Amino acid sequence: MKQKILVFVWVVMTLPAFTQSRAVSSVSARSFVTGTVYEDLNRNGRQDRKEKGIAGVAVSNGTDVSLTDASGQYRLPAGDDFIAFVVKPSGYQTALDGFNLPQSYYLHKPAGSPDSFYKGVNPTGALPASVDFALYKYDEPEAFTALLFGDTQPYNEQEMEYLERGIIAEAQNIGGVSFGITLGDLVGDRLDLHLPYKQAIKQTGIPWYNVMGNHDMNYDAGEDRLSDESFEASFGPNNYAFNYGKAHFIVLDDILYPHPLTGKGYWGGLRDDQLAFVMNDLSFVPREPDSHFNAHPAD
Ligand SMILES: [Ca+2]
Ligand SMILES: [Ca+2]
Ligand SMILES: [Ca+2]
Repeated sequence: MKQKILVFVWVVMTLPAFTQSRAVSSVSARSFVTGTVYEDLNRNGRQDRKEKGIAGVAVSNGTDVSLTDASGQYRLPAGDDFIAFVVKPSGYQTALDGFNLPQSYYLHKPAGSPDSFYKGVNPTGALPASVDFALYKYDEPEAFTALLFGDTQPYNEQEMEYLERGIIAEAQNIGGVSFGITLGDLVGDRLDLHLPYKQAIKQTGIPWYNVMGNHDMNYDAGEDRLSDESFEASFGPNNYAFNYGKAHFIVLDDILYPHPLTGKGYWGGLRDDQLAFVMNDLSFVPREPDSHFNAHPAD
């Protein structure tokens, strides 16, 4: 049986791919994140006594990927700035937040994001002893319909209203859609519009995934891994994966900012830790897949 793999990246199409080395956070002896992926039968967000762990589910720290053991437990290296997330397996749903966005991650940034023009992540404090992920069983069809938006990119409140009235109002009437994805440039540089964007997208009434574009970046960041702090605060990881039916989706932020050679502007490419994530993630995806790379050209 074939499995499809879809990769959603925000790609600078006109420029060659470029990889940038980055020292992945060093891992001290005690720096591990562990937890359980479990079936949340009563959907209360906690693992109750009769709720069993789910084996063989991929969990990542953004670079490494590990499968849960027979009791649903995983263990991964933990740095001082990472996002743990579960790769949603087929046949299960993750919890959704109030905006219909998957609650499949845990942000670990004890000191919070550095100061920036648009706010990043608040301090998250110490890593919990157990970072658990709830899943609900769900009957997913092999053939399904997903709604893809590209460059929603409102630059102001009025354009946000156009998005709601012109696009989302129409999308609300499309039946039988399993989920949606926006392929980058959720907003047009105004990162304070990420919240109204989420409120608008919520009106579609379906689970929604988001790809980061270059108009979703913190332009005052001095290094690439800090250019996504506001995105992380609003949407969680900008590099992640999930399964639906027989399809495997990979979502990547493929903008290097600042430009790795000139320091001005941005360039299309991936850091080494992102490539490592892709390799690690794919190592658990059955062979002979149909691959789907979803990209967003930068403009
Ligand atoms: Ca429960
Ligand atoms: Ca970051
Ligand atoms: Ca980036």
